[in-house]
Amino acid sequence: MDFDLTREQLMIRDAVREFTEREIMPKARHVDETGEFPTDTFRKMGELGLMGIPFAEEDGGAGGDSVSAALAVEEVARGCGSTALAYSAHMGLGCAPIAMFGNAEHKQRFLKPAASGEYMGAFALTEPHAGSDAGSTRTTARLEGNSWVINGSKMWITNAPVAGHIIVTARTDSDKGKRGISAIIVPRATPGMTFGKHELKMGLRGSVSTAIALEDVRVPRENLLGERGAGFKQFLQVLDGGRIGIGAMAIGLAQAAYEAAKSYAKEREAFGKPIGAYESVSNMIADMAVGLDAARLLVYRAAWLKDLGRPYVREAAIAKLYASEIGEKTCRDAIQVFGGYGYSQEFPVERLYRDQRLLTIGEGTSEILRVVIGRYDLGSFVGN
Ligand code: COS
Repeated sequence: MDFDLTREQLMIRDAVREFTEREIMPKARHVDETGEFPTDTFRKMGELGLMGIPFAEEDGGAGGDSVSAALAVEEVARGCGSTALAYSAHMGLGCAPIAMFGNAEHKQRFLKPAASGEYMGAFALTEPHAGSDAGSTRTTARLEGNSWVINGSKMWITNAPVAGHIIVTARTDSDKGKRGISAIIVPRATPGMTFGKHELKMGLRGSVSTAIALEDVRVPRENLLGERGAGFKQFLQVLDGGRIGIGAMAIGLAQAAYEAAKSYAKEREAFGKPIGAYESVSNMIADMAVGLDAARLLVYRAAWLKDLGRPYVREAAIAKLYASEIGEKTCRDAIQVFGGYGYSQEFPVERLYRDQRLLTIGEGTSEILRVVIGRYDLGSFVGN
């Protein structure tokens, strides 16, 4: 057994850590307060080759692995949750489906510019009436000559208005249930595709998540990703990978909360000594450390299994479930350590808590993840 990261993984982690501390952390408060999408940050990340870490070099990526991608998301999240969500969704949802199911032309036309950082990618799955029950998609795509004509609406689509392409799931065969859903690549500025307002959210305010309206959106027949009707299984596989990214994000936010709480516990005095000298506080710090350690091991294990090409559906669900729930508790306890100051915007822990709150919801709620794990362990589930 080997718990060490490889030389390449360490290099990527350290490069992202250095970039985050220099470029991302100083802007995090501004991004949260204004809701401004950090375009400039992503341009620089593209120049450093960080926008397509796990994809092949010929497809515009860095030829790295899933562990490296998770490390990168974790480091970015330690600096800014909004930036990390946009980044994780770009790689895990906007690019990964093309790497997994696209043909050579899709990779050349769409994966290459996205993975090399020319533009962001997005994945439009969720609808106003279809979140956890994503198989009940109502958006339709019909073939007219050599074009798909797409109609419907999507909701909560991360990166939508800033994306160069959006992978849209739609019902291509109305009578085939889950086997009648397909994924189609829609390029930026395709007529008929419009975006809703930048949603006002509790946290992650600089990550743009909007609704999308699709009215007779026409794209070439060749933009179908993989087999017609394979969309449902495709997106479950995509979400399995995405869950590793969200788990990594949870660790990064929790790490930032833990570091802030630790230094405050050493500095702040009450009744004549630093508050960290009281067991009630040092126990909270110790529990944060335990949770972080366990979450890290689970997230890295899921990414490692993915890299080895071994099954990881259950392990990705366990990692995301545990990391997001313990991450939320860690951020909550960090506010407790700070007391009244923790509740104020003067210190970053209240932002970390608000940002962390999404992570038990997006890319599979805790409840759905328990369904996945339960089905798996009770023997009624077949995944990758
Ligand atoms: N990978 C590959 N195939 C999978 C899979 C996975 N992870 N999970 C299920 N499948 C397959 C099943 O084996 C089944 O195949 P067959 O039809 O050949 O037997 C098929 O997909 C349908 O599976 P199932 O009937 O179990 O689907 P359900 O509708 O009951 O849903 C869950 C299963 C709950 C796991 C799924 O709907 C889910 O993950 N929902 C959450 C969606 C989500 O995360 N939304 C947030 C999006 S944020 S971008």
